[in-house]
Amino acid sequence: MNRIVFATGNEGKMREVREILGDLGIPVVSMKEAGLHPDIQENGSTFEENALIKALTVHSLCQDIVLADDSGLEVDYLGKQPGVHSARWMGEDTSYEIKNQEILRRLSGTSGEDRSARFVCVIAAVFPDGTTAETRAVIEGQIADAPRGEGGFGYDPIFLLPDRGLTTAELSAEEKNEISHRGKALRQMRPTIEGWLREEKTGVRWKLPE
Ligand code: ITT
Repeated sequence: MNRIVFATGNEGKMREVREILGDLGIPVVSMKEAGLHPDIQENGSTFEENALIKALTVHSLCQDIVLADDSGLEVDYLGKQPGVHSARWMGEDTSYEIKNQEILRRLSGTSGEDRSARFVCVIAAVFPDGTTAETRAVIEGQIADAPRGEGGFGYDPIFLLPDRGLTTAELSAEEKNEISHRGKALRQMRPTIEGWLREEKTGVRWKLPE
């Protein structure tokens, strides 16, 4: 085992993951780069279930450490929609320009706290011996009045950080990773990955108790 395979087909996520885990000391590759093209049945009803489904599916195809991210936008006024269905909401092939406009339309006439929303990210890890771990993190914000910014991906142009007066699409990649749901969940997972890598090197895991 000399790499981490990240079980995603989303290039925006992958770009952020590479930056956040770039200094771990082992390569982090996408499924595509690993030559894997699994048919993942993302049919769980929670972020936790879906993250684990993705990681376990890829784990069944390789001997590497596998990580997966299941994430989404919860808009309180919409009963936490699109939530776990964030990628599929209004159809997988519908552009985010259209999805973002639809969220703005549904929230028209609301202001301030009525526009509260959060990004949620669950990271699942499956280690070569089948051990699993999960972390979850959120970033709180509001739905902006109009799309703004060119950075990030997906719902970023309408996700406003009221304290900064900026959407997450207006942050630099570094700034977003510092505070984002994904940045926080991956940093929470980091010690578990480092622990595994250390044990791999020293073989301590296989020592019998004295
Ligand atoms: P994989 O399952 O292959 O990883 P996906 O895009 O289908 O890719 P999800 O099922 O986890 O991933 O859906 C997450 C969606 O939530 C994603 O497509 C975005 O629309 C949204 N999302 C998650 N994190 C986001 C972020 O940091 N910025 C903007 N939108 C985000």
